Amino acid sequence: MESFSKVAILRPYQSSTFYAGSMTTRLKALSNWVNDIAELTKPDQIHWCTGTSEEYDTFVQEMLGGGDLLELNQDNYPDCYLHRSDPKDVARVEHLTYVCSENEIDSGPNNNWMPPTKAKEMMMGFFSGCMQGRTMYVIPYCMGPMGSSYSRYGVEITDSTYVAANMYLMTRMGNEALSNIEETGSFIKGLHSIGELDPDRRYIMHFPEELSIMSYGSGYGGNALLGKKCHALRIASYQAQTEGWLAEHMLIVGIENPEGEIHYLACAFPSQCGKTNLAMLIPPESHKGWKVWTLGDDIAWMHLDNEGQLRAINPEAGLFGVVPGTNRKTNPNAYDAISSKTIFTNVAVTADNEPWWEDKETGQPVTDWQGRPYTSENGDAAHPNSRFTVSAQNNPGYSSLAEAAEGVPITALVFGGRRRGLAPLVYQAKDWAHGVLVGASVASETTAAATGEVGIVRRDPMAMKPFCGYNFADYWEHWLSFEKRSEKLPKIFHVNWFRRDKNDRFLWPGFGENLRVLRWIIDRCEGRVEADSLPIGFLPKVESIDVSGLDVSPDVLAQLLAVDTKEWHEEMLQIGEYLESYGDRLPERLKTEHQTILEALT
Ligand code: GTP
Ligand code: SPV
Ligand code: MN
Repeated sequence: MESFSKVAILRPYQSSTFYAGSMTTRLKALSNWVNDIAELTKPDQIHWCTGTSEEYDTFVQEMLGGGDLLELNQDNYPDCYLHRSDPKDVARVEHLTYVCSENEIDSGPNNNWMPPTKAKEMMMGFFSGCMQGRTMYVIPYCMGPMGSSYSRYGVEITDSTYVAANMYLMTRMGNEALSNIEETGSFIKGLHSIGELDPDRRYIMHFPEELSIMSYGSGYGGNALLGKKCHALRIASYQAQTEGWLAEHMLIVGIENPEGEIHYLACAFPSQCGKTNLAMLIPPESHKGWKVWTLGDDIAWMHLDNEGQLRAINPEAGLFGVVPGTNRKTNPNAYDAISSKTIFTNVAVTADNEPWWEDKETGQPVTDWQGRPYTSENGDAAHPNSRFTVSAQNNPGYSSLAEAAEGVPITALVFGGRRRGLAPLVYQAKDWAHGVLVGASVASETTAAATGEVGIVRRDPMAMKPFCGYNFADYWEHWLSFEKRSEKLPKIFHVNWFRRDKNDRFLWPGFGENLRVLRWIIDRCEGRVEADSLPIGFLPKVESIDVSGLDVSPDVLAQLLAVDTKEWHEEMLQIGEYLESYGDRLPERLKTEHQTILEALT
């Protein structure tokens, strides 16, 4: 393999004059920005990413040499590597993530805010000289199918080889993206440095009006792979509002019945609440002839086409998934996908140097995620937010339509949360505006995907609490506005896979068996099944959920579908208070929807 330092696109840093001479793009706006950042951060060299697999190999070799990656058992896990992050840098940091709109009210009560000038000044201080002794990577990337009019471009500048390697797996990055950026002249500017990985010098800053991002002090996924949550959700949600489309924290999945009819669903669940698993579902034994296609597992960009049909593309090209809980039974496609060409972050290791995690159901950990000898007193062997990064192409169920420029037509939108009580297995909103209220009312138990306490129920509207790049009140208004723009909008549903019995056990088997609930959803959209009309929405009749061959008794199914009017009344009062916290900007329509349901429950 060619040694890293000989790669032709490396440019030793000397002076600003040198940068001008070594320009690797004809787009002035880009070369000026790269030069300015190099002047500020003073890297030893600059590497313009080309996006070839040979280049990815050089990243891997570089990291193996420097100890940033460890080789896993190459016989059983070919091209699989382990990255151990700093133990204080293992998740998104919501309290350090800001949306710096010009006016505070535009970022909304849902975001942290700082005046943009102050935020930039502080960040420039952090970035000053921070890349000395390091390589600065310039990563041109495309979010969405290359060349699709729905796709958007970005350039991330980073001093982390791990980030560059992850961006190769997660986005369409390199020369083709660069050519398109030069063609269109437009791209999101993302500046990232791992800095000193000091939690006290760590901020993730967004400037939606300038279409730029600055992230300092973290190397973790959502904080550092700027194409993902920072660009494809926070900045894109803002762009989507101004341009009339939706950027959502949703998986996209295709469900094919034995007759060959395919329906596409887009589902928003909060972090660590089952998107990747649902997107990669394998039909259970009882469902011969059914097929499930993965389009995306985390983010959906959705547009109305000329016929008023909502269509979705997945802006990403890879999976950055939760490792614990993945096994041959729960998610066979993911289990398969991560047995080769995968970067594992913060998993444990077995005596055979294989990756190990909780509920893997094979092997034993000898070394924990921090590299310490594992003993059960240490707690978890793999970090609860340990992740795999793998190309979407590795998923045996990846849909060829994921590359389709026009995206796929969406039949149903599904919201969901992790609720041990209250929320039934599934219900349907009565119409679009009610569905927007259902989405705005989502609450879920917090998980290890973000730092902070786990298991606390919080409001997470549309699963976008950490990701909406502007005021939620305006965001709901934007959602409501679709009602007037199309007569064939998708139907809206809510699901809860996580309801528990009094012994704290999950009532519903979940995973592949969730297909049974998706079937009801599709049948409702096709007008093939009756439902009961309750104040909170349409509920399945007990006999309409097919539980044949499942260990779910009629009594358990009744518990799963139960709606306690008193509890729901209390919930609606709390939702009302939450909505009121958005003040004057809260859409009138949402208030009326809420009032109607509250009254029906009284
Ligand atoms: P992010 O990548 O953080 O956005 O998470 P995600 O929404 O993609 O969640 P994921 O599919 O990775 O699942 C998170 C956790 O929930 C894993 O530990 C899964 O094993 C578990 N899980 C997923 N689906 C189900 C389900 O249907 N039932 C139960 N009980 N657990 C589930
Ligand atoms: C999430 O937390 O929702 C994730 C992982 O998908 S991250 O990319 O870190 O945001
Ligand atoms: Mn996510």
